[in-house]
Amino acid sequence: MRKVSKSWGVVKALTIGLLAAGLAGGAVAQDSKVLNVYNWSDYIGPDVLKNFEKETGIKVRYDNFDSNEILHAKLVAGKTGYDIVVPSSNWAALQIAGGLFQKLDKSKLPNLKNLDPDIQAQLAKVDPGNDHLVNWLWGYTTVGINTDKVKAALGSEPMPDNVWELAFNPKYVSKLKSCGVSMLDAGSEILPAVLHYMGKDAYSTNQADYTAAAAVLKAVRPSVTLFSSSGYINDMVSGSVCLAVGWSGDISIARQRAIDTKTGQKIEALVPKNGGLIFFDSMAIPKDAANVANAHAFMNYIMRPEVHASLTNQVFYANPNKEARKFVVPEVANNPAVFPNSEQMKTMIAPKALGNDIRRLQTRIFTQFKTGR
Ligand code: SPD
Repeated sequence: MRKVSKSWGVVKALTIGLLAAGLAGGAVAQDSKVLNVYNWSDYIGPDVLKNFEKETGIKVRYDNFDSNEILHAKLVAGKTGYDIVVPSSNWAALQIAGGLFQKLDKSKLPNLKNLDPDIQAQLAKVDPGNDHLVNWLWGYTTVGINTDKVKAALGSEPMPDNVWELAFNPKYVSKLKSCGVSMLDAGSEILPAVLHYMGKDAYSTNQADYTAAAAVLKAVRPSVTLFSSSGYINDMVSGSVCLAVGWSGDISIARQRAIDTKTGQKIEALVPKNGGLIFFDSMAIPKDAANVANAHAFMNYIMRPEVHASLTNQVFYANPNKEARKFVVPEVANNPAVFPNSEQMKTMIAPKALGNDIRRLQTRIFTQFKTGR
C-alpha cells in the first residue's frame, strides 16, 4: 500500500479548506444534479417535474410565489438560490435592465424553434433578441364569476355589458358583497385593472390618473371581502367567493376543480368586451444561478410540444408553442377563456414596464385601498 506523505495530506487539507471558503464566500458549485425553480403557484401539473427528474436525474426543488413584487424583491436583493425564475415580462424588463439575468446559451435550447414568432416578437419588445426570456405560459387578468350566485345577487339588475363594472362600479359590487368579492393582492395587478375600467391607460404614468383610481377603489372597498392571489381559487370552488378579479387560468382551474369535486358551483372566466390585461410569464436564469446547464436543460424540456401542451391542459393558460397546439385537448384548445379568438385578442391590453416611481405609487394606493384609508 502506498504511503501518503504528511506534506501531501497538508496540501489536500488546505485545498479542501480553500474550496470550502470559496463556496462560503459566494462562489457557487456548478451543476450538481439539482435545479432550483421559483414559479407562480398553481402553474404546473404533477407529472412535468417527475418526468423531467426521471429522464435527466436532476432533482428539482420547486418553490412558489404569487406576486411579481415578491419575486422582484428577491432578485434585487440577490443570491436567491434559484436557477430559474418566472417573472411577468413587464417586470422582467426592469430585471434585464438591472443586469439581474444571464444571457441564454441558445445552442442549448434547440426547442426554441417550436415557439410562436408572434409571442417571441412580443417578448422581444422587452428583451431585444429574445436573449434572456423563454415564455412559460401567458394569460390575462380578468373577472371570474360564480354565474348562479352573481345572477341571484344582482336580482333584477341585468349583467353589465362591460364586466369590469361588476368589480369596480359600486352599483354592482355592493350587491355582490353578500356572496364574496375577491381582488388580487398586489398593486401592480389592481391599479392597471381599475385604470382600464376607467377608460384610462392601464399602465399610465400620469399622477392624476392614479389619484382618480384611488377614489374609485375607495368607493368599492366596503364590498371587497378578500384580497388573494392564490387562495381565491379554492374560495371560488367552495362557493365563498362569487366574484374575483383574478387570472384567466386560475379562474378556469377553479371551474374545473368545482366540476371534479362536485361542489355544484358554476364558475366562469369572463373575457371582457373591452379586453383583459395580458401577461407573459417567462423563464429567466438569475445572474448568480449555480446550475446553469440544468436550467437550460429544463427550459428546453418545457419547450417540447407535449410538455408545453400538458401545462396548458392542466392549468388552462395558453402556451407560446406553435407545435404544441395538436397536443392540447379540444375542450381546452377551443375554450376562448384559454385561447381568446382573434377578435378578442384585438381588445386585450398589452403589458408595459413601469419605473420605480409609478410602481411605488401603485403600492401606496393599493395599501391605502386595502387598509381602508
Ligand atoms: N397561478 C398562476 C398565475 C400566474 C399569474 N401571473 C400573472 C402576472 C400578471 N401580471
